[in-house]
Amino acid sequence: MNATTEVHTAQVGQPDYVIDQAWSAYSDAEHAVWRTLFARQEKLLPGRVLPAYLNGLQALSIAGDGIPDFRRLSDILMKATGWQVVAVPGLIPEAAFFEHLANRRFPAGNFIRRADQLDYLEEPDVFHDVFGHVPLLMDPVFADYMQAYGRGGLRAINLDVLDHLARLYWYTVEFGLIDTAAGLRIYGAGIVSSRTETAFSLESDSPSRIAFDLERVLCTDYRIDDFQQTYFVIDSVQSLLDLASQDFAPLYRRIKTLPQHQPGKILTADKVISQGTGAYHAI
Ligand code: HBI
Ligand code: FE
Repeated sequence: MNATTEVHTAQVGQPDYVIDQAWSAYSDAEHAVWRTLFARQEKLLPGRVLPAYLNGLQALSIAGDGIPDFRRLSDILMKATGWQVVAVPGLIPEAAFFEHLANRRFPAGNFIRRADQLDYLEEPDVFHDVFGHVPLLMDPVFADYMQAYGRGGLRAINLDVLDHLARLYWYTVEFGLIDTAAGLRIYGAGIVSSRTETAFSLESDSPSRIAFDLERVLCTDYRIDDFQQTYFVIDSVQSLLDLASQDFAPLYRRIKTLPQHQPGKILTADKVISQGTGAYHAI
């Protein structure tokens, strides 16, 4: 246990999967992979990403020089929004993941993808987690949303409705779009950290873009092996936080018997922002 993990309030006896980031152990080649990925996204994101994301990136001094030290990020985050970044070896069990979020700790993979796999990712690595997720934790409203999601996750485990709740994370935190006065912008980490999906999500005529509706999202399957066929568009981060601050128990009871929707399907009740051609786009 180091200073970062000391403040944990993890359930007694439950492992938290936290490891040492071992920042000084990264090789030059590993830092070089970060530099390559960073340089690609740095060019693409202005004008496409929610401005609060770029503000966070800058305030955290997440830059193109190499893999950031989580201790430095946590110092800045803690002062701004009370969050920390802790290192984990990759995907961790859901209960441990939610427990971290509920306590304002973001678990980030400490490894980085190989140089010959820049667009290929089996588990979240340090680029996806730190470049994709961490900047928005500097935004007070988004920071609260992530915590509310973690709390909701712990409740969802007990109700055995995680399949439903996981879709909310997928269609917001990972692949969310937001409507701004300047136009549609990306904010989901899965898009922000992906060169190909950054342009695809906003500019391709293949996927549909539909106004976010909580019940609709909780009932919609997602695909993990290709670009999304549907992106859900929120009005504001505040509206998301307002929704997620409620207990979803009544909603889960209501949707239990409702039909589940395929990823690319458009429903008559949908508020369609742009309807996709559905043309197949394998990665
Ligand atoms: N573990 N490290 C890590 N990162 C995740 O994004 C993650 C996880 N475990 C579970 C999980 N996500 C999902 O099941 C939830 O988002 C629903
Ligand atoms: Fe992620």
